[in-house]
Amino acid sequence: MKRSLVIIPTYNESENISRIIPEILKQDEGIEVLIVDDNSPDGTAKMVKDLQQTNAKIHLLERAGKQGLGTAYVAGFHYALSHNFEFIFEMDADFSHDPKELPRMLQKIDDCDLVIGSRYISGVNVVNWPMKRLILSYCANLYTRIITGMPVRDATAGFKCYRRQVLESLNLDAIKSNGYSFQIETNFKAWTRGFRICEIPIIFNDRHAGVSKMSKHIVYEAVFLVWKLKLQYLFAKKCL
Ligand SMILES: Nc1nc2c(ncn2[C@@H]2O[C@H](COP(=O)(O)OP(=O)(O)OP(=O)(O)O)[C@@H](O)[C@H]2O)c(=O)[nH]1
Ligand SMILES: [Mg+2]
Repeated sequence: MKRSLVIIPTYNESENISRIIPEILKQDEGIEVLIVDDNSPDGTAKMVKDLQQTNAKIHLLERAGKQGLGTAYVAGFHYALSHNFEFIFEMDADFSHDPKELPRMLQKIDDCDLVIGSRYISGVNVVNWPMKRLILSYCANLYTRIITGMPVRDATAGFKCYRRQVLESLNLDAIKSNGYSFQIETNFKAWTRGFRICEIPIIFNDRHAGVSKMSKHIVYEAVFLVWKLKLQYLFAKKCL
């Protein structure tokens, strides 16, 4: 049995959360779930607490207010490491990521250290996204690949599985980025530390319900971050 924790950051996901948790748990007996909620005004955390009454595999971290996706994941990673989970997933609450893919990702992690559920490995597997959003995501990935040289087709994907050794090696509290940038930064740092990254194709669906938190700020942050990562890396190599 693979002891795994699926981390889901949430902000106003009451329309999705109580449906997605049981879907995740039934995929594998080794899987548990951690919700990192930023005091969602719609009562997401209360719904998680109700579900916790009947199932010990549901964990909840409550934070005081909306602090962003990146720090929510970092808090979740610390939780996973201190509770001795071996495999740690990132996943969205909004059904963009199909829970049925979890067993396939768990199988793939046997061959590598970080598995990315990729939208762009065999063509473009995105359903129901506005064309503008798709082009933005595709171009963000092309840009990231060209600047960093990292051989990843979908570096901004948020459906991932890490071996705990990857997270142990990252200086988690030094990661300050959010959204797209958080994904790029964690991949880049895993890659430059020599961990094996592999991608498996997944079909990505637009969110079922609830409101998007995508913003222009998330895009600008990523534009600058790839240069920062690249330059920091080159500088560190030169200084060795
Ligand atoms: N804890 C926490 N969770 C967040 C925050 N921002 C977003 N999330 C959650 O992170 C996951 C991904 O965010 P989404 O809003 O789906 O972002 P996206 O997938 O890029 O965009 P859409 O699917 O269009 O909304 C969801 O489960 C959100 O509820 C935040 O500030 N704090
Ligand atoms: Mg989403």
